[in-house]
Amino acid sequence: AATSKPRVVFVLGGPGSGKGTQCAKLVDQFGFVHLSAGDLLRAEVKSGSPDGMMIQNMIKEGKIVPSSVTINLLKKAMAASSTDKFLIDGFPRNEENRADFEKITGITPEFILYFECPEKELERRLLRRNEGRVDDNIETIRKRFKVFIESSLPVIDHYEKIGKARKIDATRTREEVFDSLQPLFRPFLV
Ligand code: UP5
Ligand code: MG
Repeated sequence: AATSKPRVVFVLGGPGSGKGTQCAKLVDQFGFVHLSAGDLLRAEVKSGSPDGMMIQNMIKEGKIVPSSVTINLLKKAMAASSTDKFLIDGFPRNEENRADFEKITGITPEFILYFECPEKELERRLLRRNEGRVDDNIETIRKRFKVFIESSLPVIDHYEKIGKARKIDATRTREEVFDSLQPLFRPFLV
C-alpha cells in the first residue's frame, strides 16, 4: 500500500448520472484508482460472502447497505492499492456513511463531484443500459430516486455548506462532461 495519506474525491449523483463512465476516463488521464462502492458490493454478492444475500436484497430494493459493510470493502480495496489517489464512486450515500467513513478512516475528501441530472434523463439511461443489473427496472429505479433525494442529497448539501461540492451539469455528452472536469483534476497531475 502507498505510504502517504490517501487523497480522496467522492463522486456523487443520482442513479445513472454518469459516475462510473466519468471515473473510468479520469483513471486513464489522472492516475486515480476508481473504487465504485456499488461494484464492490456486487462483487461481494457474487463471491458468495455471508453478507451476500443481505446486500443483494438491499440493492434490489434500492436501499443503502449498512455503513460497516461498505466501509470495510472500501478500506480493503484502498489498502490493496499501490497508489494514494482515489475516486470513490457512489459513496457516501447517507449521513451515516459519511460520518462513519470519516471516523473510521480519518479521511476527508479533497472535494466532491455532484453530477446533476433530471430524473427523466436518468430513467432513460438506466432503462437502456442493459447490463443485467437487478436494480435497472422501473420499480427499483423509482425507489433509487427516492432514496437519493431523501438520503443522499443531504450529504451533498453538507459538502456544499463547507465549500467542497463541485456541481457538474451531467445532462451534456460524455465528452462535454469530461472536459468540464479537467480544471478540477489538473492539480493532481503535479
Ligand atoms: N451514460 C453515461 N454518461 C452519459 C452521458 N453523458 N450521456 C448519455 N448517456 C450516458 O451511466 C449510466 C448509463 O448512462 C450507462 O449506460 C452510460 O453508458 C450512460 P453510468 O456511468 O453507469 O452511471 P452511474 O452514475 O455510475 O450509474 P449507477 O447506476 O451505477 O448509479 P447508482 O448510484 O444507482 O449505482 P451504484 O452502483 O452506485 O449503487 C447501486 C446500489 O448499491 C445502490 O442503489 C444501493 O442499493 C447499493 N449501494 C449501497 O448500499 N451503498 C453504497 O455505498 C453504494 C451502493
Ligand atoms: Mg455506477
